[in-house]
Amino acid sequence: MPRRLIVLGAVLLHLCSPVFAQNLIVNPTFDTDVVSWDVPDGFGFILRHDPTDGSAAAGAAEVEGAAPGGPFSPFVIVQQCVDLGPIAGKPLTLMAEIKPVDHQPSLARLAVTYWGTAGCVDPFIDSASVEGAATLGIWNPVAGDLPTPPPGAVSALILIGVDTPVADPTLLTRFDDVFVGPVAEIFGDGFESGDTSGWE
Ligand SMILES: [Ca+2]
Repeated sequence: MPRRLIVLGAVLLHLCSPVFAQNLIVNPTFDTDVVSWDVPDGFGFILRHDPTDGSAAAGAAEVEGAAPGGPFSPFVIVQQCVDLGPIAGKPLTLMAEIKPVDHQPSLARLAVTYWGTAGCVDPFIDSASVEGAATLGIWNPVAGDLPTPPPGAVSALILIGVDTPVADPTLLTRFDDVFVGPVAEIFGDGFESGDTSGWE
């Protein structure tokens, strides 16, 4: 094969490869443990590793407890604080797999609270969330985009969870495959909007 075609083939292979944006989450697939994750204090939630898998990478996080109420009341949650520095000024994509095990939630929710100091401590700045279906007994892919984090936001507490019926707040839920990162630029400059500024 002429060398020119070989080079062209290599270039096309590169262009056709999927582009994976930077994931701000540590231990997103829970392969062997739930290190770097926790649950809200004071509500008696139990967080543990479970060998059940929601993806190609073994293991998931499992949370058991009664939803406490709160800003997304009632909400059973696994959470992680991330540094926004690596993606400053960019809108966020949130994705996760969620499996309700023993009760039917009202919906799945991926939420963010923004903080003005590293480590997700005061001052609180703002919050945002996206919702999705959470069908009992199956892995539900939940995803959505959020606007650019508000000015002054240094860190973000990522809350992956399910809303539960007020009359039945007890819930055992598994979580896997969490992604939080910048919205892929190919969609930010997508043809759908008529904006072709990212193309030439
Ligand atoms: Ca996994």
